[in-house]
Amino acid sequence: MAFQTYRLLVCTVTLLALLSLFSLGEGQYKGFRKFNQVQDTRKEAEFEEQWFIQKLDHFNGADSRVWKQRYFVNEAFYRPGGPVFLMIGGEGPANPAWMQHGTWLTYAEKLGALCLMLEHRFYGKSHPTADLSTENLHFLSSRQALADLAHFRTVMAASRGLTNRKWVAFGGSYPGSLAAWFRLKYPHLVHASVATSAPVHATVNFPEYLEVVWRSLASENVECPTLVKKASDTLIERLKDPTTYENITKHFNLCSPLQIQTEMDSAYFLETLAGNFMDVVQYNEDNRGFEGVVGTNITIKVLCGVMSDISLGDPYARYAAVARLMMDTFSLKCLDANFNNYVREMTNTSWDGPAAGGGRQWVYQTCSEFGFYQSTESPNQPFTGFPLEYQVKQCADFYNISAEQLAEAVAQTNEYYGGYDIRSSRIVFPNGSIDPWHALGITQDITQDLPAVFIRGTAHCANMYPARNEDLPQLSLARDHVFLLLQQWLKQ
Ligand SMILES: *[C@@H]1O[C@H](CO)[C@@H](O)[C@H](O)[C@H]1NC(C)=O
Ligand SMILES: *[C@@H]1O[C@H](CO)[C@@H](O)[C@H](O)[C@H]1NC(C)=O
Ligand SMILES: *[C@@H]1O[C@H](CO)[C@@H](O)[C@H](O)[C@H]1NC(C)=O
Ligand SMILES: *[C@@H]1O[C@H](CO)[C@@H](O)[C@H](O)[C@H]1NC(C)=O
Ligand SMILES: CC(=O)N[C@H]1CO[C@H](CO)[C@@H](O)[C@@H]1O
Repeated sequence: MAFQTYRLLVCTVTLLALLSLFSLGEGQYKGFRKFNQVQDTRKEAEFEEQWFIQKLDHFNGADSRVWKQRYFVNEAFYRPGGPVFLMIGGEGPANPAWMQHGTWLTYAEKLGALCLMLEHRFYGKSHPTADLSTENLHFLSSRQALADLAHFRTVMAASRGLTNRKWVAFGGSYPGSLAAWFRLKYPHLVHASVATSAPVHATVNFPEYLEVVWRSLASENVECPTLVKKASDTLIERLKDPTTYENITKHFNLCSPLQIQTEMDSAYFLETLAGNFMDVVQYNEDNRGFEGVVGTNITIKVLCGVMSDISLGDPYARYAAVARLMMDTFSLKCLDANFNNYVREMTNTSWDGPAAGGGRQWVYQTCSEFGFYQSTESPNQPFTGFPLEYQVKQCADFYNISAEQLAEAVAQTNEYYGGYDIRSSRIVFPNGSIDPWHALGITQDITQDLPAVFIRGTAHCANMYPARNEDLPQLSLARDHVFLLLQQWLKQ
């Protein structure tokens, strides 16, 4: 069972945690870090999946190839004359749980909205091509995805008599960016957007991510990130001495004896271990339980508790204890930290392949559009050993995309969408202070019509999950704030 090291931006309909709901069999999503153990099928099939005939290439009128894109409908709240809410799918299967739960439905109920959710091309069951060859992945891009949304919006509106209704786009994380860009590029089709935790600025190097991880751990316990750093430094020292590998293999419960032949091998191992902390920080104490996610009780508090527990030995031993805790939580027998296995999985182009759950597709999008590499280049963060070159080289290894091509692609993404300098109206950008992604988001009002909603103390996409009694008051306020904006905008 290999862990993935890329960090998805999921939170909305795409939660990797639900991959098992749709997986074609054991192992399909094994590339996904630990959430793949979910066995929850409660929500399955409650909302019937439907299919939309979509164009393969929106930017070539001479190409008439089509494919079937999956979508879901919830008409329960619709009142004639009401708006249409469109939840945008992202880099994983569209999860029908969102048709029953989530803040957007609370808004829909109050506003009498029809609710639709469209799965993103190349994820889940929306397969535009026969396989995931690099050549076929050329049809995977945010621009094609936005054009899918535009075509879907246009055809659905015509067939259901909704052309004069006001359409509102919702999304969190990468789909949050899509929600903002949908309004930006197709203002005649979408009246307003809620772009939660949206990284609108593309960047090859994203060292700020791990800086936020430091601060988020420190906000629990000032010693915590220092202890993590000590542990990570000790591990780096030991990796210099191959006689320690047998012990390291045991401590971290590796599936096969540790072998470090290249920098890529050690970087992969170190990034995999750091990932335990990155994931927990990104999703700290959120309410994804409704989606059937396991491990939501592993919080920053829990990890820092282990890191401070002197009965477990030195910081290195506690770091190993964190790794084992994560394996136990997600029922992994051992940790596969072998880079060659990872390459083999990521280059498998079959829809039944081990990275077809989204890993191969999403990393392609980072290599061809966004970058977002969470490198250890900053001194103000706890980890060592996975530099930018390691992540950039994966683009060459997996898709034959060079460092120069990557840099150019990322620059072009910002040129096309405007990055932080997005010019539009009626888009709200909620951001959570402990979510590492807020560093690439809109965190201050751009104009009165492009407001940010800052939520102190919450993680990725918190405002989208169903409300709970224990929610922070500022989280409830943020939800209300977004509602008031929608109410106001729908009158315009
Ligand atoms: C491996 O661990 C054992 C006991 O935990 C210790 O005695 C030994 O010195 C370690 N070996 C190396 C090479 O560090
Ligand atoms: C988290 O919850 C699971 C199942 O509910 C439980 O087995 C586990 O001990 C809990 N872990 C922690 C650290 O609280
Ligand atoms: C890709 O994955 C599938 C499903 O696991 C497997 O049957 C196939 O052999 C793999 N292909 C390659 C080239 O490894
Ligand atoms: C990789 O890309 C280079 C330049 O873009 C090209 O010349 C080369 O043929 C490609 N290699 C493969 C294996 O596709
Ligand atoms: C952490 C962060 O950058 N938060 C910002 C989110 O948005 C608000 C505006 O509502 C800013 O004041 C915060 O600085």
